Amino acid sequence: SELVRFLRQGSACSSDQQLDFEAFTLKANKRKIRVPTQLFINGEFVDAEGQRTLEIVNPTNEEVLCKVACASATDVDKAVQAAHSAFYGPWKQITPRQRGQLMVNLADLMERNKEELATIESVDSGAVYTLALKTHVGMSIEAWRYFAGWCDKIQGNTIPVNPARPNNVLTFTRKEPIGVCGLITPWNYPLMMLSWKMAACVAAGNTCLIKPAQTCPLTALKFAELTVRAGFPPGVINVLPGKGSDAGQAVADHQLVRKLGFTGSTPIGKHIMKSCADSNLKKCSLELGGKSPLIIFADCDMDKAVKHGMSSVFFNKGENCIAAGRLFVEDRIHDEFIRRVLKDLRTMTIGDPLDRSTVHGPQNHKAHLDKLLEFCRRGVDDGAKLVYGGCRVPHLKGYFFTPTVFTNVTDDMFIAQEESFGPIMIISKFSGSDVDSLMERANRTEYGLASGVFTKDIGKALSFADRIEAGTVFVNVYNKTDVAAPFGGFKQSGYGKDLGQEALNEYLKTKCVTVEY
Ligand code: TAP
Repeated sequence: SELVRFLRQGSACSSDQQLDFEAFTLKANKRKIRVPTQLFINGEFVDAEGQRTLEIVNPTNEEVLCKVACASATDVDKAVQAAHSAFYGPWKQITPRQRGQLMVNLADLMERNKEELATIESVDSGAVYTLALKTHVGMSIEAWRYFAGWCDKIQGNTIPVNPARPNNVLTFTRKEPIGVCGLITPWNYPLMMLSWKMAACVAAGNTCLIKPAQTCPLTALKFAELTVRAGFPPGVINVLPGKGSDAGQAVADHQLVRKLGFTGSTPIGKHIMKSCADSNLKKCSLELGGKSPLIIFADCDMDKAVKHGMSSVFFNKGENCIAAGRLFVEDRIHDEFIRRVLKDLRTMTIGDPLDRSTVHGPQNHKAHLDKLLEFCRRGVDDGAKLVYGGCRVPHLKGYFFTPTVFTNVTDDMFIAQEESFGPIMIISKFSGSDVDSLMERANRTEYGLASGVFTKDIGKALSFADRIEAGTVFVNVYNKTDVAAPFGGFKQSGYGKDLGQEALNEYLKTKCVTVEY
């Protein structure tokens, strides 16, 4: 009852009141869904400074869906001030268990609205609806539930230090929230990237503002509406669609933001890290690009290797940070593996992502599609063999790109080294008698996000896990992530983890207290 009293006082709108916002009505999937189109600052939907807007394009038909407010640096400052006041005001009064309850309320609301959220995600980002429901939205809900459970389990230690005799001494640590956190996310899993970061951040007791990717901010705005209905006090969560170069940059530069959680490309990650250092030395965690190797030994279960090898590349139309950027297939099964991949590709259903039979939807936006076409041109120019795709899907409007396979790829080629972030399978051969040189080739990249191996020999698999320089290793499976398992890269794929207990620590600071008695 204390919680209910607080929430009635503290929240901008209880669940039975009408929340006021300008909205766009999305008519899709036999539904009519109201999606807010303004910035969400201090518990209210408001216009951006100077009524600036972003055009949101539906990647399935290339038509403008709606316009949403586009935040400026001034808008970012307003959101930071709100988050700052909330952190030192109402949010501090909430107990960890109450915090966890709010997060559970939010997860319940997301669950109740999951078809709406998945429909928005599908239309806005081109994600296939069935996948959006299970992964984009399903794993988001799980993240909120998982981290809700941590709220009242964040503990310090007592530490046996040397006392100055005859006195005694007690030293203990406290894990404290950092303060206002800025979150900046990419466009491949809009709601899931938001949830992975924000659930850990909020569970740790911080307040935050998020700048989602400019191409697809609609689920983030629908999510903002749900946070009000769940009872979050104003200012704890702020959502500001906008451009990276101004709103995103303003978050990284802000003096009152004490932590920045970033997921995106390696070049922007490096730039952001400099801004974090120059502004106020804010802590940052960076989940960046990848070029993950997947090794398929001849002694694998071939059915499994083909199935997971396909999804390691084509899952979420290749817009998957842990996508296998390079497949190394043992020479003895190389031709058979390709034959089976091509057979499956020829029957892959490409089309409207809302159609339940569709497996492969449009790429997220036009610039990305153009980048993929250029990537394939480089592959062909360098002498790789294009055995499937490499072009737009003929006769389909929208940013549809044909799933693609390159073989005869050598280590020095551009396509062997650079991330495509699209549905492009890059296959190279290796000899099973020289595992040392295979490992050297697999590690010859500045990225270190994920990796995978298919073999029935447990010794080979564990030796691969020992030697590969990557934050995630999959054995006889791929893309098997879980909200309880830490996720993040090595080398230039960044540092700091999302998910699992380790993610909480990214949003906590340790205070050490020493008492002499
Ligand atoms: P980026 O271009 O790096 O953009 C990521 C986010 O940063 C966007 O919200 C972007 O805003 C913003 N941004 C751009 N310039 C900024 C600046 N100067 N200051 C602050 N923010 C700025 O990446 P992307 O193209 O959206 O995403 C693809 C990349 O993300 C790939 O490399 C992929 O591997 C990586 N990724 C990694 C992971 C993990 S977990 N490691 C997960 C998903 C994606 P705009 O929307 O305006 O560009």
